[in-house]
Amino acid sequence: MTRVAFALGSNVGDRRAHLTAAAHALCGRLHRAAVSSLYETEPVGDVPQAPYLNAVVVGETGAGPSELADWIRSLEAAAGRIRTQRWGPRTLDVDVLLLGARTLEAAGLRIPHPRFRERAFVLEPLAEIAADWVDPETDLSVAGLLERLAPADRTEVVRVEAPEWAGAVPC
Ligand code: PH2
Ligand code: MG
Ligand code: MG
Repeated sequence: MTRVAFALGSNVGDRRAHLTAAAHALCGRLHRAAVSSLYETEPVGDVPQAPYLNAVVVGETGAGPSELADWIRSLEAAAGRIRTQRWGPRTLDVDVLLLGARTLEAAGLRIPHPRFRERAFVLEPLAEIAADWVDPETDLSVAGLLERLAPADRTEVVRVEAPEWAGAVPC
């Protein structure tokens, strides 16, 4: 069993419903799963778009990269995601952030996620449920990565609902 962290994001349609469905499905597949609070976040990147809801799910799994990539594809397809523009608006984005202490590139995934260290919308929810996890590329903990972010980058993330947001999620 290896610990895995997924980032969830949505800024199109019923954002909360998209995240709830994805968290529910992931929690059903993982052992000892936990879900973060839900965060309202300003869009990051050059594409002007609506604010996101973001959250993180952590758990343990025996699945490898290609199986994780399959989970992601099916969850995003179930949310009706259409790939138009890179970093553009989306009904649901699911990314693997960390897989134990592994570093790999396989099945279209790069793990650790190449940009997670700069993203408050990922680090804030991840720190809530897995602050001690050490990033194998920098040897910094998630809490340490979050502390290193500029204050201006941290304020764009606002917790909007406690962990119970998912209601029926069996995490
Ligand atoms: N995802 C992106 C680009 N920008 N901004 C926020 N706030 N949240 C996201 O999930 C997000 C983003 C591409 O994956
Ligand atoms: Mg993404
Ligand atoms: Mg993605």
